[in-house]
Amino acid sequence: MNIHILGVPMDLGAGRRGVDMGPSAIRIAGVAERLRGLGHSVQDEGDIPVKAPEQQKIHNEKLKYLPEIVRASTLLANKVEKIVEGGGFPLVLGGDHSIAIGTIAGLSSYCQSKNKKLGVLWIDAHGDLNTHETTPSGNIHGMPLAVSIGLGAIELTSVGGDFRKVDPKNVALIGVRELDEGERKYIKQLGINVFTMEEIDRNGMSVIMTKALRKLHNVDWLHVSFDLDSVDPSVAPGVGTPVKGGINYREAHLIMETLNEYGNMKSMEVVEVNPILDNHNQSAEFAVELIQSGFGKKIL
Ligand SMILES: [Mn+2]
Repeated sequence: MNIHILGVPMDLGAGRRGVDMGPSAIRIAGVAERLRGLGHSVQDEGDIPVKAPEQQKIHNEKLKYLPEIVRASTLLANKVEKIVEGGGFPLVLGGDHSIAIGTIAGLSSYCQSKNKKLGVLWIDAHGDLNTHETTPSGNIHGMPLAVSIGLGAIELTSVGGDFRKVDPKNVALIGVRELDEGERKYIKQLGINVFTMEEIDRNGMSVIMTKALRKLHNVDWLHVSFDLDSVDPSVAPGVGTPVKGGINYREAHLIMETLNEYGNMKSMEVVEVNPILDNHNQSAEFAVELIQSGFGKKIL
């Protein structure tokens, strides 16, 4: 595969500082070398420039740092679209999860022009389905999935073009264990496929992955948006918003191994690595291990 790494040092969407250092931490953990070791061609495209919070003011408490997030997301969308037009596999490194707004906008523009159906596998402790009307915090990293299915502030939903980026029926969420009231309502109303931690506990990850991919079987382009906070903090403590009771070490690898075997994944982002909360880069190193499994590393 022809992998293009793209960093987005963004923490404006998060309530806590530090995930802007995620792309560096993942690079330092050796992502490019390890992917080359699996036989892939890897090109690092560097970082999308993002302004620091110190350079800005918050104008809207329900949409914190909106103008800069819109600006950076638009740049990211353009860059991602160019990568896929050239036949590359975009591997986007966050940054907080708000960057998915740009990644998915870029993929969706491409898919629309080629008449392809986009699907998204969203692996996360949270729903990321808030809007400016439902958000308890005003942090935009709690909104990217809502935005991608066309809900929320017009400034965000129109990044990359004023159209719905992905049909909610072509979205599956895995690892969810913390939802806000407004998010529960959207999930019920829109029929989004959600596989909670409870269902993973009851059925096992293998069954859940099979179910999730079956829901997405008719998409032409599968994007994987992997929030490292889906993993239990005992395995990955260095994440933006740790929530206990997450997926374990092997379950996380099994997600990636299944995706590799399934063979339909055409783009991936890994977000919310927070080196400030980490122990000796353990979480970024785990993220790189997972990326390796997604790109074909096998036990045997
Ligand atoms: Mn998230």
